[in-house]
Amino acid sequence: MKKLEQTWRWYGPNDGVSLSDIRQSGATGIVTALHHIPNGEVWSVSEIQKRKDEIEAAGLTWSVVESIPVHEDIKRASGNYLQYIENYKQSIYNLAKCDVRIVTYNFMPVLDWSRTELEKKMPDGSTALFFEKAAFAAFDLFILKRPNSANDYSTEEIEKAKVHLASLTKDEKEKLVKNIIAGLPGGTTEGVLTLEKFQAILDTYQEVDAPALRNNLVYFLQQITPVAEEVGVKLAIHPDDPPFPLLGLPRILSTPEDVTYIFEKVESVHNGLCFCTGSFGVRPDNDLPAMVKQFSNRIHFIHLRATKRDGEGNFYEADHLEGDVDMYAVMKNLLKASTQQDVNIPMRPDHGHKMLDDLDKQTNPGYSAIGRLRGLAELRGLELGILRSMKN
Ligand code: DNO
Repeated sequence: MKKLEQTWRWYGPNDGVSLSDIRQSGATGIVTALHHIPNGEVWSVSEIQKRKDEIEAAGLTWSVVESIPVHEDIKRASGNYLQYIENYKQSIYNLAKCDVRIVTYNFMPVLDWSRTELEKKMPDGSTALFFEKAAFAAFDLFILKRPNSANDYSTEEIEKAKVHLASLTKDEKEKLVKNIIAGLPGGTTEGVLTLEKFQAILDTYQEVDAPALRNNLVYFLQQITPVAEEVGVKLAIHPDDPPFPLLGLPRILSTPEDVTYIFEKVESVHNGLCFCTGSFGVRPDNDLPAMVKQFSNRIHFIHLRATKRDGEGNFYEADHLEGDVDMYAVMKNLLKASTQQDVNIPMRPDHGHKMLDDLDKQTNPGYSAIGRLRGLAELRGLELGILRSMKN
């Protein structure tokens, strides 16, 4: 049986968790991006090689790119999108020249991932990322006051949002706004500080509904997959997080049907998936072990974490083995997928709780060291147990 390759996300030289810290986690692969290059520009061979050398000098390997961001023009098929697609192809070529061969990306308009609270206290004293529907709705309906937002909520949801809003202090309100529009690394609005600017970005999607976004993704894939195939790069699209539409923006990679659609449109195995259990796992109708089986030959990268939902549509990020995800069954099927592909598919422990010494540190939300260390250790043990038992 094949194992998974253990990797760790590193945000580059400014990350509070250093390469030498990562080395001690037991991970051998690094997942990173050239965050200093503006979205849309080509990643040059020299910049890629420089980063690669730095990683290798620490005794690690650059296993996966997460992410080459997809410019909003490409998602909308507007403006300079053809040029941005050419640039994307060139970045893929250049990565292959440096022998970096897995590229993760997402096709979520504007936000990338979203949470309403970044440090929700857990009973054990650690903190977790949290998505609360009523808080999100309160932001959308009454703080941002997005035009026609009321159409996206039931009367009951609007009532709950009102109650939630009334419960917030001024500081809590400000924090909620910051968390949603600028709090998380990755999205187009990272660093955007005013509601007006945020709404203006949302407005650029007025003409882009789900079918249009899907077409734009297929077009993008038709352009870049042949390049990836030619140079031996595997593309791995990250699912929507959370896996449902937000703020009137379409989301098109939330379910197995969504994945099948793009896989059938562009059939190459180089057009693959980043299997993120935390994102897909938020929907009770997604059967994760079955999805791993279904897409086993096209899963090129894995994010492992477990969310815990309640009946209201809220979820928090539980410890890696303790959420709604059946991690045992998922891991077992992933090991079978690796064996079938005859590679060690890279996996990283995704988002951990902020805990112990990290509680007093400034860290990237979800990406503090100790919580992820706990996750990696648990997952590694689970993997070992499964591998041993499968031999018998
Ligand atoms: C969040 C991450 C995402 C992911 C991108 C991939 O923690 O999983 O921001 O990196 O969606 O492009």
